[in-house]
Amino acid sequence: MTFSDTTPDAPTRCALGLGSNLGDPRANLDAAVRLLEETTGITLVARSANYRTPPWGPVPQDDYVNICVVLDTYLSPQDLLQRCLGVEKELGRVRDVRWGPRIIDVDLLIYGIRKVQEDNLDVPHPRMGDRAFVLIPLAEIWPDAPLGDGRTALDALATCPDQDGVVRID
Ligand code: PH2
Ligand code: MG
Ligand code: MG
Repeated sequence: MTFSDTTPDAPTRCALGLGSNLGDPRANLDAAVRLLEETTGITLVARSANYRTPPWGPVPQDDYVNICVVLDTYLSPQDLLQRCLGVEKELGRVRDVRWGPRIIDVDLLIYGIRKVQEDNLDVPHPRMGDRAFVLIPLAEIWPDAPLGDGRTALDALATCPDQDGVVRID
């Protein structure tokens, strides 16, 4: 793949949300984290525990396992997004049903304090503040994570619905 040819002086702290509910979800998440860690320009800072989470959204499907990771990166937002999509592809993800079951999903949640609104990318992720399957693992490893609306991950947990269904499994 090609990356932008300008490298910033200092890396940017980012958060990704990962989920899986097909095959062996924990193994899929481990494999995705390994691929991210091996990526030039990415340094893994923290990985949350695994959480079993009820499926959110209109499609009936199995529970997910969700995690978040925090990383420092020299990649631009678009290059980081492309790397996330590349990891999904390497692990065999096929895109069919929107919100449907998936081997692996790697979402770019936070890119420093930058707001990015492009056709294929909206960061900070506009809906993470009310999704317990994102906020709980994120607050575990980065409670001060800036959600872009003035709140931190920990702030948002105070009013986030559906937290009871999210269970730490290791
Ligand atoms: N991802 C979805 C749809 N629903 N539900 C849970 N619990 N976890 C997810 O990661 C998830 C979901 C589409 O991205
Ligand atoms: Mg996604
Ligand atoms: Mg997602």
